[in-house]
Amino acid sequence: MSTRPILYDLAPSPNNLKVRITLGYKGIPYEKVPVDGNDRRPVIEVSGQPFTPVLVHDGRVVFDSGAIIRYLDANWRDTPRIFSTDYQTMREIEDWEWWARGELAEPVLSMVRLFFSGKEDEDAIHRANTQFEERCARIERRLADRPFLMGDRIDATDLTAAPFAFYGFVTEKAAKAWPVAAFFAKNLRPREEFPLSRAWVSTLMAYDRMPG
Ligand SMILES: N[C@@H](CCC(=O)N[C@@H](CS)C(=O)NCC(=O)O)C(=O)O
Repeated sequence: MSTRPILYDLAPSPNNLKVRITLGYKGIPYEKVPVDGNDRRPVIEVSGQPFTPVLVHDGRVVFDSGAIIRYLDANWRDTPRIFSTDYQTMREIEDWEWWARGELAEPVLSMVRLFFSGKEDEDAIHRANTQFEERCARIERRLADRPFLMGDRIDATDLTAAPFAFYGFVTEKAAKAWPVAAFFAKNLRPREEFPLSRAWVSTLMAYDRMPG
């Protein structure tokens, strides 16, 4: 593949994290264009819509994190595959992907909205904590007999779910770097330890270290 991809990136966002750890896991060097959440003009100019992440490659533009990780897997075939040639496995991968983007994302995105609203809402925080615990318990059960969600290697299910789960186990480094992460460190605090999920999240987040 010819040129290095360019990633328009909103650093703390779980959808952007998903693409960065996918690029890291596949060992694909890339250029990063940091996006200021208060000025979407560069994103709209390059992609015709306001959401990040956006990937630009060889004159083509891809947006939506799910579409971007599919583009990377289809076009960098000599890197570790994250989707499958097997029909049934692909069904299962997509089922987990949609669960992560729906059920697991819900408490995280409700807390993001609360953070940007600047309001105090104890009920909303309590609800998000309860939801997160319920949904992280599913991941903990799943990891009881395997290192990753679909078995012994990382795939699109881990790369999609871990960035959302990360916000229940925010690191000090992230809390220092991102005000929204500091808000999570203070307010989204699962009562259970979830040791397997915590270790799995840090394994996946370790791939977020390869800016261009
Ligand atoms: N379905 C899209 C959703 C993208 C999305 O919601 N991006 C957020 C960051 S997580 C965004 O750019 N939000 C606009 C903002 O926060 O101003 C994807 O998966 O990429």
